[in-house]
Amino acid sequence: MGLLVGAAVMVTSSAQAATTLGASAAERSGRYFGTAVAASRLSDSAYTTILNREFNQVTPENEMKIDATEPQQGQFSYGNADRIVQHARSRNMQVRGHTLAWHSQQPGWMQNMSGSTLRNAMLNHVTQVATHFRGQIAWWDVVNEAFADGSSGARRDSNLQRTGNDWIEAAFRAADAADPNAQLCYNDYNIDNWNDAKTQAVYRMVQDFRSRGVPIDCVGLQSHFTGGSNYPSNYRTTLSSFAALGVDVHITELDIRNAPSDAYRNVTNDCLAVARCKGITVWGIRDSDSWRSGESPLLFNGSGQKKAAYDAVLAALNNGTTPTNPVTTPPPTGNPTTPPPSGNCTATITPGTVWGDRYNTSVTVSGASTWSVVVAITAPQKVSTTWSGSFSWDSSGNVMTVRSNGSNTFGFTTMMNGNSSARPQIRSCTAG
Ligand code: 9MR
Repeated sequence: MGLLVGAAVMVTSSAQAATTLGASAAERSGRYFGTAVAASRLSDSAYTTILNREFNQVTPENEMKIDATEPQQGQFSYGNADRIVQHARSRNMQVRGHTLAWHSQQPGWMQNMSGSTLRNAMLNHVTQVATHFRGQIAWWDVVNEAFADGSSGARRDSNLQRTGNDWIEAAFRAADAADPNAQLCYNDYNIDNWNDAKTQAVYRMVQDFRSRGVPIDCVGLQSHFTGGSNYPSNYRTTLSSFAALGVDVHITELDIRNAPSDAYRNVTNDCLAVARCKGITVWGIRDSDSWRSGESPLLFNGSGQKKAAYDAVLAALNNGTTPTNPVTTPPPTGNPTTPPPSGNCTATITPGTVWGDRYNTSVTVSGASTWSVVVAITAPQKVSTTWSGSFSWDSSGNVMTVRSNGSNTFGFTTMMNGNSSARPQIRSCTAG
């Protein structure tokens, strides 16, 4: 692979630099650069001009929250969220769903609930909303802000937490059942500094979920460096530490007090340095769109002009390289037509959790850092969820090829569909 990687890097570095955030993120490193979007601003042409030009991912700022989507129990309201999804998808922008389960912005009827009534109402909400948007949402913030600030490392007290400590994993399982192809994220703020108790507590939860087969695919670091929070120098360590658990990481709500170019550049470079950091979303377009407009924390001023931080981010993105092919060794010097080295590696199956209707499998690859593994599934069993690799299927849908994307372990959930005994077979493991 070394030669191909070297060639690809030479092509990208000599290609013309992209001139917008989304294009540079996508073309240089296969990432996205997105923004929070408010439905009420879609009629503002100064706003949509920047949105459509610069960004290739959107997160509805408030329109998918519980109070917006289920204002009365059992009565769902999707108009504003649908408008944003439609605006985004018709322009090939990916959508992050925000958020299915949260202690805040609950409608009045939910605030007054407790116990199993609340648990069931929450699970029904997750199921209904994820089903409504099934297939349209790339990543869901399934659960938002469930940990306490400060040094306790405890869960945040809330009516949802008081339904039982397993409410988070219950929400993830409900989301997985409703929208099996979406990537499911846990999202929080103040989990940027690796030394913070809150960061460590979220890390341990994700580690626990991964070890028990709870369907979590990603962690969202909101990264609001506003109010009293600052960009921490160990931010890259935090990103790479979460990634090492086999989950993707996303910077989901970035804003920085007074928008210093250095901090914006550092955040961008930290994401680019971690293969599993899939992209950056800023929490609004212009300073005047920000929830903290008094801090002028965004990349465009109130008149829609690019600020210095914009130029810093764009330049950093244009220096990015494709994360699936990190260049860790110099390209080989020999005959440039020599094919990339390829050879065998070893793929080992570890059975995971088994439920009544489905089971998890993880596969660990040794002997190569980049590889492709072919796995056969016995019909009528079918893979419903995947993580930590790039998956493709043959026309039968029963043979999948998994390419490495930064982790040496990948996993998947298989629906039994009536055959509870068959298990996946490794057909081959090829290095390179
Ligand atoms: O930006 C959002 C603002 O318009 C809302 O009034 C506020 C209400 O809670 O939520 C803001 O977005 C929050 C996001 O949903 C979760 N992380 C913190 C964000 C800033 O408060």
